[in-house]
Amino acid sequence: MATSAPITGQAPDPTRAISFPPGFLWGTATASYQIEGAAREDGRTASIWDVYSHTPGRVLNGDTGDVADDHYHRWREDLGILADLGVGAYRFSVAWPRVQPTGSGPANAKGIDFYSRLVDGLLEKGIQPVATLYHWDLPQELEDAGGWPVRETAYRFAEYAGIVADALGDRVRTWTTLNEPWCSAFLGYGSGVHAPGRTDAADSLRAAHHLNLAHGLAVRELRGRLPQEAQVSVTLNLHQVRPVGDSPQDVDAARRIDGTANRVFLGPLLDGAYPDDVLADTAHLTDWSFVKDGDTEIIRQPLDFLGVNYYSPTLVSYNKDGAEQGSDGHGASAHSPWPAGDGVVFHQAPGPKTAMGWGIDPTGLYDLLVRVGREYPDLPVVITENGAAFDDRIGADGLVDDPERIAYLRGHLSEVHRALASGVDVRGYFLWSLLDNFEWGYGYSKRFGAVYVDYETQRRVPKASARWYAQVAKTGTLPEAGDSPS
Ligand code: IFM
Repeated sequence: MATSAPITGQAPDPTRAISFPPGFLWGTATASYQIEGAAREDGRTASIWDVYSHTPGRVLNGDTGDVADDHYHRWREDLGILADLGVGAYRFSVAWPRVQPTGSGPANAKGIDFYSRLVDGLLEKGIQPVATLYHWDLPQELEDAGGWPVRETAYRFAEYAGIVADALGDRVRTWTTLNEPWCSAFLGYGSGVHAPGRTDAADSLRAAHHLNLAHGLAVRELRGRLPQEAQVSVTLNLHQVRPVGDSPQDVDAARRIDGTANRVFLGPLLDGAYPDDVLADTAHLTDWSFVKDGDTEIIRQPLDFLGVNYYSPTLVSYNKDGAEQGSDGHGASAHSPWPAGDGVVFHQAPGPKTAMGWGIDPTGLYDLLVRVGREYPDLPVVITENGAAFDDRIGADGLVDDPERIAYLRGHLSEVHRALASGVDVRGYFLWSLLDNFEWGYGYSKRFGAVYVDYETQRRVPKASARWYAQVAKTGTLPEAGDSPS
């Protein structure tokens, strides 16, 4: 990761041109299942998302990732788009069932070749590859053996991490073990709105621990195989949890949600222990005896930076009747993804919303960055995802005009700059996403891309926001509001 000294100074006026420090890294991000397609090609086996999306009723409109953006075949074209954007880095994920079918045994040479070609293509264009090892495509065979609630899955992951490091470690300098383990654990095994669709709160906590363990074991594998200058990280979708009122009950609701949203990961990963209040708040579900001696030492590995994904704040209050209510923005289910969420009411930020129904509040990103900077002052931060879905359409002129996305990005980047000015060591920003893609339970109905994808023809059409972001990435400066490239 390119380095940049944190800057200090006055909070910027968000309507004025804003310059980021030299060396600040600009990128875009995608994930394997969301864009690749080619689900049964070249030895790839099924992941939990293949099975889940093919299960009737799980994904909106019955959409699956079978074809997605067909990136597996169109990666050269997509690299051309990245080069036109002028970004310095591209964050992609490796599909575990493509490189190690079934989740154990030897590497699949054809799967490795795909990522090897992709990495070579990026480097030829001067774009830094940033590889994520796990963006949710667990081989189905491992799920059949128990999935993330089972300890062995963590060891399988470490072996897979070693395979990918051996294959790409000579060229990829920046690595992320897991993307958003909160989603894997609590949406996958708690509310069931993500694959594998299981709904057992105790299992979701077991999954969280084994994901943490998998991270620690994988970091050890990576460090043992990668050159010393390699950068290793994890990406968390940290929630900026805010109580809507100042009553002790609202404040306690925020503490409880913060516990299983953030600190169940931050604690073991960065502090070497699960927080006492998280253990106490979930004691009615489990005694945590799945945490074995030595686990927390394995989990707490030195990291080169922390990846943070942010979209919208999480607003909570307390409802004395005891039932959890409202939408947390993560999809509807009769089962809660919040093991300590009794009586919590979720609210969306007032004002404009994205097509996901998520309230738009860039100050949440500022507050989150300041918190991370305060609690972990020696750990640089990279924003590994930020962006928004809107109901984009191709206009009569053949262009896609998306002023809401430009405003969203501008607002959030202004807050990133403000966090830099407050002394937070933010090193880079990755726009989610390069392309419109498979948005999990929402299928293809939500468009997060800077580039529009016509799913009938696979034609890519850069949106106005892509041109805007290209200018930002090339100049390191947010143009004045209204001063956008046409
Ligand atoms: O599309 C997802 C991505 O896979 C993980 N982070 C959030 C994005 C938007 O929901």
